[in-house]
Amino acid sequence: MGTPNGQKVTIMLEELLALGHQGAEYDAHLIRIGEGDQFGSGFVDANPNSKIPALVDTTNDTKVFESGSILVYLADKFGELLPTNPSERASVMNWLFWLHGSAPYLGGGFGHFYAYAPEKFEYPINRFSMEVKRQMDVLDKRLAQSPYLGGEQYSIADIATWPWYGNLVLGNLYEAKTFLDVDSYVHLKRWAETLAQRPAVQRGRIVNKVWGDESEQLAERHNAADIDAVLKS
Ligand SMILES: N[C@@H](CCC(=O)N[C@@H](CS)C(=O)NCC(=O)O)C(=O)O
Repeated sequence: MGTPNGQKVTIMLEELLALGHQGAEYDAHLIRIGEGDQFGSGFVDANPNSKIPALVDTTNDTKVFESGSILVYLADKFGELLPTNPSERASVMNWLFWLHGSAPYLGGGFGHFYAYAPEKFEYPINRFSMEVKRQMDVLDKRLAQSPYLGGEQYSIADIATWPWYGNLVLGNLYEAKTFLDVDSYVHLKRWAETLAQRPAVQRGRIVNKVWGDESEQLAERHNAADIDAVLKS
């Protein structure tokens, strides 16, 4: 499903295809988490934790779950978007792990209580708003120093982070732009807008998305033409 965690993987695959890796050609099957598809035996076989995304590499029968693990697997397999130099690799890994520790406060914390909870509970909304603003400040300060999270080069750290904090500051997540004063994080906003211009981001972000604007919806992707048809319409 094309939630931020799902978008990480489809953006990564589209980046690999854009770099010329035909081996990154993929089938994106829709798992409707609202209808419980993630608990079916077929999906559980790929991810025992019953959460999207999950990847099955049919060339070697490797099953990969946890979106961060999928990004590292694909980066290693194709030798792209994750430096091999230990120092540069550590910088990318720092931000990749930062994202996977931080985003649950944005999604499961702020997003849940601000947008989805049946009642507006003031305490958790305040608590998680403060934390998300703190996190945006951390990203903003980092992106004041370098164009990308890992440093000078676009990497899987950016691919992991854009679907959450990029979508948030661009107004694609929770309609909280004004509430969180996202425009004050100018370096984060510049980064989010720059990444949004990348063709692979524009392609990957619509895959397995079945809500929102119709011009941004694609239930399943089985070849490049599936995305082309939506983006041309
Ligand atoms: N840490 C996991 C989180 C995955 C996750 O939370 N997936 C959500 C959608 S964004 C899900 O499948 N939820 C369904 C459920 O909890 O039943 C990852 O990064 O892959």
